Amino acid sequence: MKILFLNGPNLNLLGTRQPEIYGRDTLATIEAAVQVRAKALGVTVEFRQTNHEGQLVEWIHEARGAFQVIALNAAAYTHTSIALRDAISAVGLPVIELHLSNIHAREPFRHVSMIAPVCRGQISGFGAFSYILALEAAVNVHQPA
Ligand code: CA2
Repeated sequence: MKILFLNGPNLNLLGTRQPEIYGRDTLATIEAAVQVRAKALGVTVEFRQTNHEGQLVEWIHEARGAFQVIALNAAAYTHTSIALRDAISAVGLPVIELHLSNIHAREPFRHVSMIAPVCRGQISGFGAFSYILALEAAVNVHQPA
């Protein structure tokens, strides 16, 4: 089973700024922890990050036939992108929405997720551990316990 982790804009800056909100882990250390857990679960994970909305749309399209589940931290595009929502609807794969911070405990504009209605579920607020939870959810979505 293959799971695609997609990360949106500014997540390449993780660990360098705003540690009080996003923690001290970098995306590379988060990926390393996810890969360790993925190995234990016997699944394959691919991790990608981009600052471009269209690239996320392309990667979602290309996931069909290559991956079974997508775990998506769309970052700020979560709150704005109908294009991402349409791509998720179109691809027909289960998508798990994930966030480091609890978006519902932050500014009102972050309480709205354009993609939540077309995702299988949302994980939000557990810092770097949100990625491990998303991995567990992805495996369970594909092979329910
Ligand atoms: O909590 C999350 O994972 C978010 O998706 C992160 C996004 C934010 O727009 C969402 O509302 C919630 C922001 C990612 C930017 O990450 C930074 C990391 C370090 C320094 C600055 C930004």
